[in-house]
Amino acid sequence: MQRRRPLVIVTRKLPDIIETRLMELFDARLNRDDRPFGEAELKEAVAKADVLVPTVTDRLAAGVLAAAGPQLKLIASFGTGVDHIDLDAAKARGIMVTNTPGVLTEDTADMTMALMLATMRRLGEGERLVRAGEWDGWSPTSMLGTRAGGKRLGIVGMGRIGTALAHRARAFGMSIHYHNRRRLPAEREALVEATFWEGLDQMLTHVDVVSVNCPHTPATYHLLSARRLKLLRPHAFVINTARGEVIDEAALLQALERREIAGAGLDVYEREPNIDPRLLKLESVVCLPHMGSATLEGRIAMGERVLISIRTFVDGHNPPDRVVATMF
Ligand code: 8YV
Repeated sequence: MQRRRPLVIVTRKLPDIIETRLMELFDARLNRDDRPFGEAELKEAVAKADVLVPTVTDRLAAGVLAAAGPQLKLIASFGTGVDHIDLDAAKARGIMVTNTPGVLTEDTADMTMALMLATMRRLGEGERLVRAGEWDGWSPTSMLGTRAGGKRLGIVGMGRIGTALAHRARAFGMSIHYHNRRRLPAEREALVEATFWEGLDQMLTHVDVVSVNCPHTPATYHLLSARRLKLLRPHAFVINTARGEVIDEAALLQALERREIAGAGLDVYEREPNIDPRLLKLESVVCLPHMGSATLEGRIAMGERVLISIRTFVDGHNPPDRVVATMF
């Protein structure tokens, strides 16, 4: 007798090649029109699915997971960050959670470097000027930015993405400083000539650019608090391609408005997709729509990780990318 194929509910539109494979392997319910699920739809999905494939736009809070049926055994999240999922609630209900680390490291590091350069060299402002038809020609003193080479970059969170960023920034002549829960082994530090700061406060007072590259967890919520932002010097820039919640956005806005720091490059926000309109008014801020890992190659690789997680799980093995391990 043929085994029933597991019901896999996918909350957002994924690349065609991934959706096709999901349909081949499983009883997959796709979201062709890509409209994000509301809370009621999420509850309905967890009540029915054997496997849920959510993304960062799905808030899987304890209240939603409470609606899960006993058959829901795996949440195979499409993405690396898992702060949209109440992991304790998942664990308590015996639901395994997997993610897709590793495959978006280089793309996100590329985007962080691009955003840093865009912010320091005023790319957004220059482009707006040209498109508005307001550029009246070259001048020796117009659109002056800040040179990246020779500046100190302070990386908050020296994991995969932080390290990949360090290599890029070295190639641009920046010196690398970092704060991390754990110090890297000496040989990895040596590769990018990185200086470790055990105290984040101390690092902030010494660097020219701060890049947030750590995950959002209860321990990193508002890590860049109002108090810490005040430690930055007026010429400093803040770059965030990790999670909006790691920075106190209201305090950041205030620091920018008061010119206590030079600028910010933001790909992520505390209340996505809502962005404080006052941030958008500031020329010193470059705003992107959470696109750090957005390449077709990256999205397909993420989909592959999801397929691997579901397939190995269904076959009774431990998927490689377990965030919450339950059964085995
Ligand atoms: C993803 C991200 O696109 O993987 C992450 O943690 O922030 C993004 O790059 C998104 O999370 C997909 O769910």
